[in-house]
Amino acid sequence: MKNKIMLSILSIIFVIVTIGLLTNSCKVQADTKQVNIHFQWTTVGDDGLLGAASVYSLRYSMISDSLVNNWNLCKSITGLPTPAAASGLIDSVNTSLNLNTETTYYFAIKAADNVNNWSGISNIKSLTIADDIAPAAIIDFNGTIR
Ligand SMILES: [Ca+2]
Repeated sequence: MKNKIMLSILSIIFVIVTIGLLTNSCKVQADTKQVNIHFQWTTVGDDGLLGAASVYSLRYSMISDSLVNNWNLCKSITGLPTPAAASGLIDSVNTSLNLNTETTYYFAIKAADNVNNWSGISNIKSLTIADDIAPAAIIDFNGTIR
């Protein structure tokens, strides 16, 4: 009985730690700079390159492997367009994100057809957010002889 209770407690701790690690692997702290990003890609079809896809999922992470291994836990970008009416056309989206400066973020996109068959992950695009905002100028600089 004691062993069963101990095993249950250990199982619960394992699950909590695992969920924590998975969640952290895609964690994005978004708080330092509003960044406008234009994404663009060539559309794919409903079946491979035939027809038109139905929906996109565009996600990002500070860890590129997270996009490959934990896609559903990575942050999602909303406001994506409905895929163009045929493959081979260009789709795009402008988005505004609050991101940490001096940090590299990784972005990727997937497409699904009308019965929720999801494509593989696209190539991964990395963007490093520069800190290009200088301190404000000091406006009360003074000197006195003492
Ligand atoms: Ca299909």
